[in-house]
Amino acid sequence: MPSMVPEPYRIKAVEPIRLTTRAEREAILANAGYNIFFVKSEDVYIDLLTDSGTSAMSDAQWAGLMVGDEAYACCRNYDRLKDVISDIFGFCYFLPTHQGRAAEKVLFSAAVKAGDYVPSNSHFDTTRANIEAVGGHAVDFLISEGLVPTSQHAFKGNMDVKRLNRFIEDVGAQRIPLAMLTITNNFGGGQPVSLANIRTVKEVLSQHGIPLFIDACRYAENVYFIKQREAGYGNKTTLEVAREIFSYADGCTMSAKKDGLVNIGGFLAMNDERLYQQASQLLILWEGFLTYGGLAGRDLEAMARGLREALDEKYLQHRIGQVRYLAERLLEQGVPIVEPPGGHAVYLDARRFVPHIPQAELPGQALVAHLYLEGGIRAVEIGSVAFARKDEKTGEWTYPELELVRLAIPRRVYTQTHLDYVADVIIELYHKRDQIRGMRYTYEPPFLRHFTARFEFV
Ligand code: P71
Repeated sequence: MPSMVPEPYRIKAVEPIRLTTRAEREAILANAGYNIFFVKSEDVYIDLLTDSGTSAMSDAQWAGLMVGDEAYACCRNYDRLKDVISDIFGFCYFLPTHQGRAAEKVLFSAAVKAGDYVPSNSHFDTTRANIEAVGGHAVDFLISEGLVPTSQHAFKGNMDVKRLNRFIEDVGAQRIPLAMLTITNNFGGGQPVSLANIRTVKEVLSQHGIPLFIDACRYAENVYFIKQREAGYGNKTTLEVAREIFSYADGCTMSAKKDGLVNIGGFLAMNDERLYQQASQLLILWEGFLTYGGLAGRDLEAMARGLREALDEKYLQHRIGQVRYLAERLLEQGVPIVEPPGGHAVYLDARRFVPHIPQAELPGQALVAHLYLEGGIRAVEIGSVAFARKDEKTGEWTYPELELVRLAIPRRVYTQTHLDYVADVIIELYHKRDQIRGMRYTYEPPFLRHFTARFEFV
């Protein structure tokens, strides 16, 4: 199979983008305190900051907005969404939310109490923060291969079941109200979880009566990897694989801003009626009535249609192919990335890209700055700026194992020519990597540092 198939769509509306000059970008970035989050969208040429909420909707989704039923209660779009969710995910109950973290907040507030533990393969940061906000502890049991950028393991997002088992025996099942699996694993490179792993995790949890929830935001991409890589699934439809995944779960949280192909939206789903009732109360308090949950009727319709489109095998083949295409172009030139490439992004391995910059001098952030200066490309650091921890007493830093720069590919937005441009810029930068200098903070906020910190070159 060629590494990239043509777009399975044609373009009906266009949005102009503009490449600034090098001198303009130098001024813009300095003005932003070298924090890419403060650069105006219109000053970015290729925006790979996130694949979340940045998808291009289809003509069918845009048409769906016009049949939005904006009644406060029991709008028709709720029913359509309900049918789609029950068809794909199969859970008894669902609650719409405005995005993924709202589903997390409702779930953990209903299910987790202070001192509880929630194990996962790898919690996303909003998930972790929402667990900690109710006094719980979020713990990760990713397989060790998941932390090795060059490991070719087919399912680097898998949970280490032995460690999970030992952990349950150590702390006791009564302190673990639920466990989670993030599919695909965003932090370790967009890596998938195998069906065998999901099944085994479920078996272990069942023995202890612990429910399993899936963080499903990139589940369709995970489905595609299972079809490609796991024996026995190649001939199943994407819908069949999705149904099998969720058959092992007791519920899920969903940010539909990813594999729902919408700009805003999410949901929480579950089988347990009591949990549903508790969650319903919180939903009404924080999001809105049960049939709209912080969204307009039209948003529900766009989500219902987007969820179906994201399971289209031709779409997924192109989508995953795009990510792989960019990865292969970089690998050909020896650019160090997380291998094999994941579903939604290519992750540069900053430790090997700029080995002369110690983690204390923020190599990932330095790369992010240079990608913008060189080519107007916006990426995001997933390394020391996002995750290093400082000991409040000694002032000493602990640095994360992975120092990555994520190039997230928005869905259905950029063409192969855009990706070739991105590859060319990165390859050129790689050839002069010796000139890249480290960075230091000029302003270091107390938490969620990456959003508001400011920097300068060392
Ligand atoms: C991403 C995002 C969006 C994001 C969120 C927070 C800081 C920076 C960027 C969001 C996820 C995610 C997973 C696995 C839940 C959420 C929250 N990812 N789980 O990767 O990746 O969803 O944004 O709809 O609330 O850029 P939400």
